[in-house]
Amino acid sequence: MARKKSPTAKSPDLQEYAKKSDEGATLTTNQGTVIADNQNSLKLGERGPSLLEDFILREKITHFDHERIPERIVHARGSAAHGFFEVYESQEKLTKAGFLTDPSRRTPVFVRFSTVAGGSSSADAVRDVRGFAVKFYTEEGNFDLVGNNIPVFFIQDAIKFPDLIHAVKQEPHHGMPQAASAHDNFWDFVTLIPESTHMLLWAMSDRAIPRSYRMMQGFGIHTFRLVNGKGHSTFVKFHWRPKLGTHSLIWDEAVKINGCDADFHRRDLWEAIEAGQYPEWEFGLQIFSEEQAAKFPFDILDATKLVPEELVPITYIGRMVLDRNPDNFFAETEQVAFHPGHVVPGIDFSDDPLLQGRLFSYTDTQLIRLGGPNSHQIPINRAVCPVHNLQRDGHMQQNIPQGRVNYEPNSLQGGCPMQNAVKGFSSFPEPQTGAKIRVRPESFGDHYSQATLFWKSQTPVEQDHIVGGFQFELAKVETPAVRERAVSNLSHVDPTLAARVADALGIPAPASSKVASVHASPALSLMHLPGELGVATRKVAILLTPGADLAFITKAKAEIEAAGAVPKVLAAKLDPKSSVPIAHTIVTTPPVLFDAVIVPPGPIPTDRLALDFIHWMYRHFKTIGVGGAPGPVLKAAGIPSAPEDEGIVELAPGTVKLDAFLTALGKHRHWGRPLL
Ligand code: HDE
Repeated sequence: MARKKSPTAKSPDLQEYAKKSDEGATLTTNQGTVIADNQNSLKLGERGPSLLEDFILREKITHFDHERIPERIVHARGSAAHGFFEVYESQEKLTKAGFLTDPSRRTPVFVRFSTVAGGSSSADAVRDVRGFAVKFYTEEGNFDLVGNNIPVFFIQDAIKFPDLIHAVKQEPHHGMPQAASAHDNFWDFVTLIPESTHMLLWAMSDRAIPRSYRMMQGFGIHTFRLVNGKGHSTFVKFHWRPKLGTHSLIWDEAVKINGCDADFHRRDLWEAIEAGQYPEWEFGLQIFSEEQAAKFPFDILDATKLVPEELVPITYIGRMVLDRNPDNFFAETEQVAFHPGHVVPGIDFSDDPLLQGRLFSYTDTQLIRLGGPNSHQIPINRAVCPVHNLQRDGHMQQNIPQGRVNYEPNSLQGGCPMQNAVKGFSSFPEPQTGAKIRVRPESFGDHYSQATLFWKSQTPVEQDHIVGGFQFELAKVETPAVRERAVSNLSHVDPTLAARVADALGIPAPASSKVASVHASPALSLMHLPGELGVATRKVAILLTPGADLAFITKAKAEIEAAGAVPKVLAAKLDPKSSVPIAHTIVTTPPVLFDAVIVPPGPIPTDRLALDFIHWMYRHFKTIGVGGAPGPVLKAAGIPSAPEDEGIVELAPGTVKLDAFLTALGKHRHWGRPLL
């Protein structure tokens, strides 16, 4: 029988009532009791024991004791931002997803970038894959594109994921190393599964040490389906292309950055957005039919393979801009819960066995991490469209459902909420037959051709860095048999690569193996996407050494700012009286944190730190602008004269015209320099 409401008594609306509070000015307990003293616990006498009765102390400390939640089992360390997505033109031929068919919509997004292996407090610039997870809050529900900055993966089947992650994370007996794949367990595992070879080449390349989250591509990796209003399905691969281009650190920088600014990528993203330099990506699709896919020399369900752009070009259909930093790291960046299974009508899955496993894993992990089945009610996870269903109760239920009906079908609530076959999600009815078996299809069997393709598509500089990556990681491996297996595996990719790695490990080059004959795919090189924005957001250090021309510094700073780059004046000491504001001391902001340096006109610097600064900018292939003839300054910094070096720019002392300097900075690195 329905409960009768009293006709006279009316209790206050709790939310309205709460709003009448004084908007945060007064300190209260969680129950709203105003606190009179937040400095002293309740004691028996001035110097006596504390009293159990002190509910204020107990509440505060209990809450504190429970402030941490389990970190993500992978991708624990991340940084995020809000923004929007808009499609250029309706894609209704391909999909019925509203955010891809209505160009007038600005769909809000929340994007979390992450490393994979390290804990939540590990450093940013480690060698690792980067997560690139986008939550689209669409009018038809949340769509999560939970991708990475590398278009392929280590394994083909979800059942190997726990093994992969156990192997890469700290070794279980002593808990080392943190956030690094350079150890025996990882290389033992990956060298026993040759399907990882292609991904290993990407992971040893500069892709795994990006200069900035804002300068990374993003990939959905798996093949997905788009389904249009007529029920027609097309296969797609999802791509994000950064407007700033793809740029990376070099290993020596990355190692040092982790020491001097472990938050390098987090700070970079935060500062760019605070400065109004909003990072932007174009959203692209590789579109192919089932018939086309059947003719590819690899299986589109195999996540260790990419679809070369020469085979299927990318069509860019929209853009994403990140324009707001989160208000609270924990509430948003930490509590956001992505899931590849969060799809909307018009987007569907393929049978990629890695993707299929992920469809189970993400809800399961949120149950332990966020503590129950209601994590979709946390503000950052809430859909922006109405959510009605008959799921009830559970830990931390935030809603107060009305009425007696919590089942369907029902007649007591007019049958509501009701399913809707027209608007609702229905899976693409892919016909399936077959026996229930545990096998790897033969079409997943070629583990080397695309690794060779990747290697051949790199510039010589990138190839050198890949060799360096393998040499570093494998030299850290202590078990000789593992090192040998890694080298022998590489011989199936390219004999020179294998020989160069073997040489550094002091082992003989393996006998030549037959390698695939493939053409290069230039799009696989980082150099292929220099970006459209030149020097935008690049960081320039201006060294204020004794006697430096202060007027020059002021003008140079303004010119650099006008070009969209970020100048910072550095000096040996902070000096509040300096007519040119000093941003940092040289010792707190070493050269690895900058893209270029200017040595203003004035006496040749003698300070060791300033000279080291210039020296390392040179060795890291960065642009150096010198007021006056560069020769003597470079000599003092231990740099050989370099007349042909376009990255060393003489700046005329009188009129500050930085055109040549900015052009050189726009090239990002000057690889032609000799190694010192
Ligand atoms: Fe994930 N992955 N993953 N993954 N993944 C998680 O979910 C998992 C895979 C990716 O910023 C976890 O909420 C399995 C591929 C990103 O919050 C977990 C498999 C790709 C993020 C999980 C994979 C990814 C995660 C851990 C193999 C690239 C961070 C915490 C079958 C396409 C999202 C969490 C964020 C996070 C499972 C493979 C991307 C445990 C089982 C391939 C970007 O559920």
